[in-house]
Amino acid sequence: MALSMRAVDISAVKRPTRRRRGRDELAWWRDARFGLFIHWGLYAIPAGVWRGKRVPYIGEWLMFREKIPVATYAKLAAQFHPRHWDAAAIVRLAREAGMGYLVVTTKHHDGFAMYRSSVCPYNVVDATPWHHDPIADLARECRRQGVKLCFYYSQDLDWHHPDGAWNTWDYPPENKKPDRYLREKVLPQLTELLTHYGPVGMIWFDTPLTLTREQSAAIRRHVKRLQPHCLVSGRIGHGLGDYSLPRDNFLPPGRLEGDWETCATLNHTWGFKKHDHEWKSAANLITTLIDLTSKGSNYLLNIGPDADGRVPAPSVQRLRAIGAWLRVNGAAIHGTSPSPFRHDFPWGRITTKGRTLYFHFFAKPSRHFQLHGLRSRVASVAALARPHKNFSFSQTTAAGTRTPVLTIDFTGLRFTKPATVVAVQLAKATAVEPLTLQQPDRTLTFIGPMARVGTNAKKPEMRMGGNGLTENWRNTRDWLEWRFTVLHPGKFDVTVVTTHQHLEPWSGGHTLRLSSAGRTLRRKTARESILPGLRSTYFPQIATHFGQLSFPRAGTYSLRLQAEGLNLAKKNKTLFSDGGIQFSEIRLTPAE
Ligand code: JFZ
Repeated sequence: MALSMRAVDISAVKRPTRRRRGRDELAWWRDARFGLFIHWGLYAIPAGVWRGKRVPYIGEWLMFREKIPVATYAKLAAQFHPRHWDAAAIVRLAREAGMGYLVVTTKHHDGFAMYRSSVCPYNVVDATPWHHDPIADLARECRRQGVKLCFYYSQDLDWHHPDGAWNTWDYPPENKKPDRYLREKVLPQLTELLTHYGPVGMIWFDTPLTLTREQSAAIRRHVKRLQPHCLVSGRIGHGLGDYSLPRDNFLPPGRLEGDWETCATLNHTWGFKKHDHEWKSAANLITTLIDLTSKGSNYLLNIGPDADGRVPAPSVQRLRAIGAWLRVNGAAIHGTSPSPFRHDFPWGRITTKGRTLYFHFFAKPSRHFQLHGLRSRVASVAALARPHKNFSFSQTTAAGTRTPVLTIDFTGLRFTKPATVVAVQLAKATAVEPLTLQQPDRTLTFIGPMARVGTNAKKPEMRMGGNGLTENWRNTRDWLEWRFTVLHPGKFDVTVVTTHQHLEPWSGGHTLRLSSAGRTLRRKTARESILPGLRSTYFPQIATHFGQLSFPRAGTYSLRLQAEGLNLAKKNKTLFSDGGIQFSEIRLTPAE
């Protein structure tokens, strides 16, 4: 993709603006926690195949990947006549899956409007034999079934309009006038979408790659003028969104601050591809929903109907399975707040609602379960699915440290895959230890969001991204430092984990120095192994073993990580990454 390649901060964190008095516009969205994304358009016809050749990458990018001339691609419209389109069934699928909102593509990068648009004849009503407006159907059904209607709109990339971004095979870039594209197409079409379909919950903008801050601000003003309560997603760019988004399919290493949403695919494409059968398991999807909710992020899960409007059966099955789990455990997801702990746990995750902590176990907990660091007094412990089944517990303090230890006797707990929820009622407000703590399984995990960023220079250049990964770590002066508590002294194997987006190069070969407990370990980061787990699917967790550290006694220590030698290859710089060290975490596991 050799177009203007300035690294774009796609997860631009919304600059905290003072909360306007009156209603919190994000309340419905936060409570929902879980939404349906729908990518549907002309790209469902070729379905990832062009001229008999399977085209790699996400299906809705086929026109760009094959540099298909507008005149050729537009002919697909004459073939678009979906006989199995059923808006009521799709909205019911979302509602029964436990999703509170639905985001549908009204215009994607190919520039084709999937609604009745008098601004441009290149739309589903005027340009296809179907002559039908599916967005009107969805608007009616969302109102009838109580699901919030939201629209995806590609405000920057448009491969059909001469002034839209990124079609340079039909239209020379030097002739493009982005302001004309905004004036002639974007703003008028947003007017149609925000005046023809009733209340719209949110406009989900995308890939803010070329528009200026002024242009993004004008689009935001236009939306809020037409519908003041309509939210604007973070990918409007320049920090002007009402909430933030990391990269696609990204799972953060720890709790996020502020409002976030991760959008994700059920297989490896957004738009329908007939040869992509790599469907994630229902267990993977439920675990991901729990993981994101525990970190304060919404989960926007995608379906890509085929050219006939049918939702692929594997998608329906998986959404139904998630719905079944939420019918039992929904109280531990909907309307919850993130975990009081910034890090996650080897055994599962925690979500919060008032003075109730929901422990989501990914495996049957030992009868003698322990949690370190909960300062609040516990009033009761019971299974969410069987609230009358109480479990006995005790709260003590670990020897040699003032670390509180909660011990629960889970005799009789019925564990149901993929996750079983236990409600821990607190007597008072939630309070936890802020430091990184050794876990009952004796491991320690150091994540970026819990580190202090420091430097030997005046001001650090490295920063901790809102998504929990380091950004601009491209020097040897800056460092990360943690304070942590060891409860069970001993010797530990040390692993440093870095990452990258799976389709992009890994920035490795950097010599890092790790110091703690009077010992210094030095290693060049190498692709020794990829850690298993959900995160590695799209952001491989690259592990480098650094040797061993010993902690002779229980107590509080500090650990520092700093670069000593860098391997900053230009090729590692991409559209979405600055090519620097992308630190994920440090793991200490008891040495055999
Ligand atoms: C964008 C679109 O290009 C894509 O077609 C789909 O609609 C998706 C939801 O969003 O794709 C992106 C956007 C951001 C990144 C990668 C793909 N990113 O930040 O790496």
